[in-house]
Amino acid sequence: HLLLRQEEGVVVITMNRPEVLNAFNDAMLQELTEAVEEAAKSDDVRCLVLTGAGRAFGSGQDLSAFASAQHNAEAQPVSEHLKKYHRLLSLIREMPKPVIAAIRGVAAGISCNVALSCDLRIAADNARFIEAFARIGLVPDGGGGYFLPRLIGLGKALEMAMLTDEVSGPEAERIGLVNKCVPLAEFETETMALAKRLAQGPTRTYGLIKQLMYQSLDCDLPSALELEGRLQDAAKATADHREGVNAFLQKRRPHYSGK
Ligand code: LHQ
Repeated sequence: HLLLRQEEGVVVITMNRPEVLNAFNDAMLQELTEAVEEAAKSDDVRCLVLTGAGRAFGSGQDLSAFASAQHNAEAQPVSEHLKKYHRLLSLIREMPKPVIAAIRGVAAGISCNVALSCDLRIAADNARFIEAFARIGLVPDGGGGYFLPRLIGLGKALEMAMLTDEVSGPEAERIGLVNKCVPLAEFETETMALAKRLAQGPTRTYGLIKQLMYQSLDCDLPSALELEGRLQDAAKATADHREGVNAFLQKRRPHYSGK
């Protein structure tokens, strides 16, 4: 249920169930988790792009698969089912390399929140972000309650979660839900340009930047400053730091190895 391709240090993972707008069933979720885990481990991968096949990014949990599973007398609690998504979210946040969500068309429910777990988001101008959960009487899961207020502030987060109105690509850019919104015709080119630019960057430093930003959100200033010191010691020890300084002094472009 996935398409995978790799070029110039970028791995593109495409969720591929276009007939249901790439709704998650168990198989696709498991394959995606494995593909992300593989990309996290591989030294050849220096940037990961997550996107959807066809006209959508994703429509959330596959509701027909989920409804039939719930009719089973031994159906497990939703919280157990969610643990599989939580593993994916943690992998994305903790992998020491940049992850981009590239959103074309609809991103609803847990698919929207998987996109929010990524480090950067690029949207096509036909993107539609929908925190659809309350439409079916559910709370935002897949980290929605955590990611949304941190990205767009509490007021907008509550608005998206309670009213469940669609947020367009341009509006998503305006409120900081995505980093960039581009015309649909330029979406693939722009996505690959951004991904390749990151894949040529100081990968280990990007991993440290993720740690710095994500951990700083949840700690006090003294702890954040202590963390900054530790991470800067680690960044200072990278070959890419030495290369960056040398390139500056020699007035040339740096060639980062990602080490
Ligand atoms: C779908 C789906 C879908 C199956 C479109 N499933 N077929 C919940 C429970 C438990 C644990 C984990 O977490 C969750 C979290 C969640 O993600 S809850 C939220 C689940 N998602 C939704 O509630 C969204 C449901 N879909 C929609 O509201 C619409 O399809 C949207 C607004 C996404 C797109 O609308 P349209 O562009 O008008 O497309 P469409 O509705 O015509 O959909 C195309 C096809 O895809 C259609 O099938 P058909 O056979 O009629 O062509 C849909 O039934 C199917 N599809 N989403 N989640």
